[in-house]
Amino acid sequence: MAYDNNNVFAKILRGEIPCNKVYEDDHTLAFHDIAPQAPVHVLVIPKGAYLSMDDFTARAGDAEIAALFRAVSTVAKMVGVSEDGWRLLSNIGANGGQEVPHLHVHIFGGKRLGRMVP
Ligand code: D5M
Repeated sequence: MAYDNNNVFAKILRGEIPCNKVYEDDHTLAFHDIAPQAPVHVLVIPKGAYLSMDDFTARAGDAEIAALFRAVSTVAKMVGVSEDGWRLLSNIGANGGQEVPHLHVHIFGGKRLGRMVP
């Protein structure tokens, strides 16, 4: 599947639609999810055009990969979930339930989360 430049996160990255920004660095942007599924629900995305985690790890440089994972922990601290614990999730492709075809990592927290079962 080719990367779709008109997906909603590509539009956010180009500033064509707004987001509720939490964090930004050279490689990464984080913003609150528009339909939160936990008291804290933030999305962390690379600025580069990557479909999914598989595409990212295949094509991104080491600096971009390191930046994304460092940003995830930085954002978790910023939104106050680090101490009590939180969840990191990335849906990949159709079977993974991915709706937006630009890699994103979900951060969930702010309450005791139920156990994840498929
Ligand atoms: O999750 C895609 C997530 O993206 C889902 O939790 C809603 C969120 N979303 C969709 N549009 C927006 C905008 N405009 N701002 C913030 N969040 C948004 P997935 O893992 O692909 O199922």
